[in-house]
Amino acid sequence: MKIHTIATEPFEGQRPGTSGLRKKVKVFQQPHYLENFVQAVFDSIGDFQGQTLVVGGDGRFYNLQAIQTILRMAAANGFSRVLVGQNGILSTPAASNVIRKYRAYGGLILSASHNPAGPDEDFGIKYNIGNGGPAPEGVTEAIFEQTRKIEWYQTVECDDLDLSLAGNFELAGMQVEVIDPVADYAELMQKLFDFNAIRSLLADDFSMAFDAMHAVTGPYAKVIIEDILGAPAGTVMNGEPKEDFGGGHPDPNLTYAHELVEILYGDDAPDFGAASDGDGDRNMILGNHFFVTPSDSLAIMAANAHLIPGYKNGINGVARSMPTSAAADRVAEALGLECFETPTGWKFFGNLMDAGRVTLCGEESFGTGSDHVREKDGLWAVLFWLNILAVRQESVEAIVVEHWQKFGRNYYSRHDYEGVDSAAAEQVLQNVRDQFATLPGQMLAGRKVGKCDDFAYTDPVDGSVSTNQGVRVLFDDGSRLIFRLSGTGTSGATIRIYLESYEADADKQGLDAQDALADMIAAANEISGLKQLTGRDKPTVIT
Ligand code: VG1
Ligand code: CO
Repeated sequence: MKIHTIATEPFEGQRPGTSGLRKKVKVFQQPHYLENFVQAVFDSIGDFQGQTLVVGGDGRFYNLQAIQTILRMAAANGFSRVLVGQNGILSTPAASNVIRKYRAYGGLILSASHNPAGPDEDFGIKYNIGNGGPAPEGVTEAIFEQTRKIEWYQTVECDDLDLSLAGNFELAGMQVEVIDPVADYAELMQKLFDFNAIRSLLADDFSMAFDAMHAVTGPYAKVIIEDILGAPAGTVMNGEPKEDFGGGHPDPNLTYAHELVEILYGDDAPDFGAASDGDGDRNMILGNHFFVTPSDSLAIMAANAHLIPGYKNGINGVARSMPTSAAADRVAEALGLECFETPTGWKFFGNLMDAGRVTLCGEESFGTGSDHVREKDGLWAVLFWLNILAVRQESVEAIVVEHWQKFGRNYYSRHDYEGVDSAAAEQVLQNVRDQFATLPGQMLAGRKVGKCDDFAYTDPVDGSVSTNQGVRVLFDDGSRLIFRLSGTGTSGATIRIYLESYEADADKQGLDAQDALADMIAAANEISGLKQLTGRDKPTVIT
């Protein structure tokens, strides 16, 4: 085998964001663009000679071409084996599981998650370390530094490998195992959940719908929910992964998963509905005419974990990203568990899980997961809820309302302003920062402001510090207003405003979140000058 060393020059802007490098497909298609990033990863992750790499993606446009490039570069750089999902498919949580189970050195996951796919849309790549989780900031920064000084990359010349058949193959002296993307994951789920109880639930007059949104979870959901658990054929909607996700936006929220939402809010609505995103790590949970906020979902999972076989001996602790509501904190307190508040992005949970400090983690952005892998996990969350429903034999709504009565309700909403001019978006945050000295002590939205800051986090395990993780206005009564810019978008800026207030009184817990938070929403606009700066009078997405 002859290794080719190809001369190259750095590209601007290859810094990984909240979850890897995400750009338009056209950007990735430039000669050397993907190669530069992959070589920068290989140059930054230590000694992997003779080790195993895991490769797979969400099946979006450019997935298969990118995998062929990566296989050649892995062979040239000295990996002895690559495990790759059949047809290039591995959901993000399934990839995390494969890395852990087969003790791989790490993995490359090809996805831009919920961002649209197709020749004119988005592509992405991220590196996961040997624990199965996204590379921590120290590693992603090292990769970025390497992309700025790269001069060459290594590859081999050989034919593309046919990834449509599972089995063992050889590519330029390197072993390539094309694996069933679903089997290992389905086996893990059966260890964690009471499949017999869920099977009985689904055999009763309980009904459900799962929307895979033409993205990667289709094959996983069909095998697990329909074949193994016996739900009727057709329970999984939009179950064929497509290169362009059917032209949709596979973000499981009330705006983009409207097909499912209409079913759950229609006549003859089923008892339970769920959706997942492009790469299978997000989930949305719905009951009959009822929406469960992801923040509440995390809290309810923590409060009910003892009902689930995989967690029946107790959980270690709970972690949530800073903008996620504090609902889980109240459960942790009641159970005497440690509770952590981390910056946005799953990479911040890895150390806490590895150290045995937390079992359950969640983000307000439809992400929940546990230490069974090191990524958030959409189908896992769906099975967790089905297992709770099977044990408790109550409706989704009844379970949530009972939870509020016991722990109080954290009214919560996120308003996203997508595709905003970047300078205007920065200024919106800066306007709030400029009032850090004057806001405390003032009344805003009928509440007294306690403190304002730019959120910073010191990792309790390795002491690493992450700054500028969100602009916060914290009120004395526990309410919060948070402003952040997205780190996953590919054009312009996205402003996220997170709104939260706490209501202990059960008689006042029945409001619509937008009504309950109306004065907070007005206050957010007032102190940030968002309308004037962006020219927008309403958010693109309200969750
Ligand atoms: C968003 C979410 C964040 C999530 C990230 C990756 O990031 O807010 O909670 O971890 O997406 O999720 P940002 O920087 O755009 O707010 V996924 O499903 O894209 O891997
Ligand atoms: Co995702």
